[in-house]
Amino acid sequence: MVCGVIKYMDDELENILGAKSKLRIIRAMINADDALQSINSLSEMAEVAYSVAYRDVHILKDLGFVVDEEGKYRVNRRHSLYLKIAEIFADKEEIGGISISNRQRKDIAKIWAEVGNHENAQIIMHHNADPDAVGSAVALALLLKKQGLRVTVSAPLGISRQGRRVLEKFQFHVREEVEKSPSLVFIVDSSSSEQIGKLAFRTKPKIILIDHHQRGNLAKDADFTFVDTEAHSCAILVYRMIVSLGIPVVSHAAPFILCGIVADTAFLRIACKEDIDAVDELLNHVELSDIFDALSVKEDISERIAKLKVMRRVELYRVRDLIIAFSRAGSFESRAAVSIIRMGADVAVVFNVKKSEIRISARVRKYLSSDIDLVKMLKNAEPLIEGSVGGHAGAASANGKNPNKVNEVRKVILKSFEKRANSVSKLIK
Ligand SMILES: [Mn+2]
Repeated sequence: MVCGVIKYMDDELENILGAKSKLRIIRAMINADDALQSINSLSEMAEVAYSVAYRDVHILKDLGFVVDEEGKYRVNRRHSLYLKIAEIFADKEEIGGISISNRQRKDIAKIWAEVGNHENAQIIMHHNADPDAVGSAVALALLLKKQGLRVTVSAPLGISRQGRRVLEKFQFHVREEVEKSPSLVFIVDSSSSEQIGKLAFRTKPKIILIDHHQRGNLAKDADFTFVDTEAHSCAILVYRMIVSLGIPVVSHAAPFILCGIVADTAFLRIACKEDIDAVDELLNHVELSDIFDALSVKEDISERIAKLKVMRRVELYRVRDLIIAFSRAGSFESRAAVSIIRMGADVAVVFNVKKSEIRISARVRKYLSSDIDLVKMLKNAEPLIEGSVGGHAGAASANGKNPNKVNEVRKVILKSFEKRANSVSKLIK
């Protein structure tokens, strides 16, 4: 057994290195994945005294291996030694080429046990649903249908052109309306309630969240979660579920999972081994060229005009060697932010200011995304826009109710770069 080997290595390490408590704390933290833990829960998980856990966690924090957020702690997965250390301590098992941590297997088992209590399920995806949202939702629907559930898949706030094309090509019907009183609701590929809109259920359903974004309010409100912020796509999480449950992939689900993986890995450019292994397996059911074909949508004229207008309104700042661009868009703000980065900016922030609403989309150049965390940066603007932030370190967005503080938001963002670079921003004219 793999676990036995790791256990043995652990004992060896403990014997050589001494500090047993610290090794146990490290193991507990790594196996908690990125979920925040209190000192109390860590001391229980690691089976060490509270005072010892407190000391060790703080030593690890000083070393940068642990980060703290509001008095709770998680391992710093960006630490340069994280992968090496996780390799030793993570309790995981290989199934079908996919390695799934024990904690995730527990999450999946809990979700599956809950599914057994229901006869129907409602799956919901985020606004302007992209191929990953669509692919995850449909693959999940097919899995649940196979279990005998009646399933409705809904996109209450619309589907993107690419998403629609995936549905057309691989034939699945998604509704706009959401069921009034489902007993079980799955939310996929979303982290905050703004992304899915107000849901008015007649009776309170059980809510299950499957997502790969930084945890937002949906993770707090859900009854069950399967969240991995390191996963490149939500579709790979659905695939992990299927593999972990030992259910053969329905061939009809394969193209949907593939569309999610391929789209969210920028056509496999940022794919990891797990993504490639999944693609390899899923290609037993569909041609890769069909996936690429489903995902390549010609930009429509309104999008191209919107993006070009955004270019005209760009305002540039420089902090040391970083070029930070701000602009405004009436639509397509995230696509516009991507275009600004392609043009040469290091950071792009595009505001979509409406009468009583504001949306902010931010992107950072790929090689800087391990250094600059846009979610953290935009968090400072949350009180100003009276809203919330979601997304990833390298691609984040925020939605809020107050559209009147754009200048203040820009100042707050520039401040965070000034702090980091120890220099003052200059407007480039
Ligand atoms: Mn996604």
